[in-house]
Amino acid sequence: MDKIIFHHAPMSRSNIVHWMLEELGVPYELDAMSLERGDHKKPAYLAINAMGKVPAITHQGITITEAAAICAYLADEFPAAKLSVPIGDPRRGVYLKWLFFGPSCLEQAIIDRIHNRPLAPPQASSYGDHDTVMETLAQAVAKGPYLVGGQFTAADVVIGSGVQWGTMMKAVPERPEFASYMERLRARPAAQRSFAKNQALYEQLHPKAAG
Ligand SMILES: N[C@@H](CCC(=O)N[C@@H](CS)C(=O)NCC(=O)O)C(=O)O
Repeated sequence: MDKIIFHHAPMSRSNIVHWMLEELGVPYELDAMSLERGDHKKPAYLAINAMGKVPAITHQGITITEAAAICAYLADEFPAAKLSVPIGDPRRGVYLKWLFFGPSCLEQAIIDRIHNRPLAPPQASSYGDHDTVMETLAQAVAKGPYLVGGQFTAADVVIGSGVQWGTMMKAVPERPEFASYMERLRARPAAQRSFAKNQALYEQLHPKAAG
């Protein structure tokens, strides 16, 4: 199997891919970077991702960026973990919908709220309005236990990471639907491993900040 190289800065969006890799349990080589140190803007990394952003993975000679795309790719590439819904399964459309809803609706609604960004008119905005995004998502996770019914998928890694971050930033409302969804996700051993490893890696990269 061709080795995955994971270009990762802990405590950033690349935690999403870190969790995904822990769920898969596949080996990977870590290219640990510090955003604070500006590693992601150095020529060596710009040659990998001209956007100068994390996460990225390199696999089979190809570099893939965009957290949700990486999760979708990995889920398809390692089907034994059953984190994807395969082509031909009627639930695949639902799975893809939530994978794309993460960056295009949930994340945008959270960022607009955190930064108090002037809102685009609802018909031009990628998500419409904040309350509708939260209500739509709350209804979906309430049906649960996961976004594609009984199967935990890469879509839960993407959306769960967004809900976790948005809640921390007070840009996702405290609702019982989200609380019990997050409780289910946090109970997963891979999520717990990922959290602990990222804390440790962050402290290793930033000894002063940790002290
Ligand atoms: N659309 C990208 C966003 C990636 C992104 O913005 N990553 C942030 C970390 S949370 C980053 O690299 N920021 C550093 C910078 O832009 O200077 C994705 O979903 O992967």
